[in-house]
Amino acid sequence: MQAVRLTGQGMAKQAYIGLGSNLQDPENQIRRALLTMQGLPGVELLKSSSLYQSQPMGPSEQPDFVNAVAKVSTVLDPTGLLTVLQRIEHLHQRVRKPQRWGPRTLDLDILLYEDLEIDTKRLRIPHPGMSEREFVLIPLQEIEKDLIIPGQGSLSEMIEKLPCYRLKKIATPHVGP
Ligand code: A4P
Ligand code: MG
Repeated sequence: MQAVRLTGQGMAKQAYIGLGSNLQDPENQIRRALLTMQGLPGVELLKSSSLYQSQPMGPSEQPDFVNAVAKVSTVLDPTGLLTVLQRIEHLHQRVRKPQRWGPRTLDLDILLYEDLEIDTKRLRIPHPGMSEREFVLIPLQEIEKDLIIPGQGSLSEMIEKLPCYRLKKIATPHVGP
């Protein structure tokens, strides 16, 4: 496994993580993942959104999703952060299948990392597609009202452009905004 790299000492950076689950008690998967993130060396969980339920984007023969967004402060660089998030997915018995957008116990995506724009084979930030995903934008706005998404514009304008909201808030935040 790739080594976790640290940014310069004392240089904590802010990042936003999207959490999603639609298998094996999704609400519990999200709560456990948030608890794990709280205990990660090099990562501080600053805020987390309410939990939201929505119909699957992509193949419809799968259970509804539960989603949330978390804000963290971290001394890990973006690839280091991705590595630890993938370890958490692995702890949640995430099995990667070839089907695109298929069901999963836990998906942890880096949505934003400071104002960086990254486009490498392993990592794309801002997370591609986030601008059309209400299950990302609405919980993100709940914890950060006035965000500018690098290369894309203001979060509230993106939300205004969404065709409609079909999200249902199902639980309050784990770490309050
Ligand atoms: N990767 C690149 N950029 C990133 C990033 N910013 N954060 C790479 C995390 N990973 C990133 O990811 C595949 C590879 O993407 C990783 O190895 C990493 O190097 P994955 O988690 O194995 O695959 P995935 O999540 O199935 O792929 P994909 O296309 O990213 O799926 P999405 O876009 O996350 O969509 N419907 C609802 N309602 N709610 C959902 O949460 N989620 C999905 C999955 C489909 N439908 C949904 C939801
Ligand atoms: Mg993913």
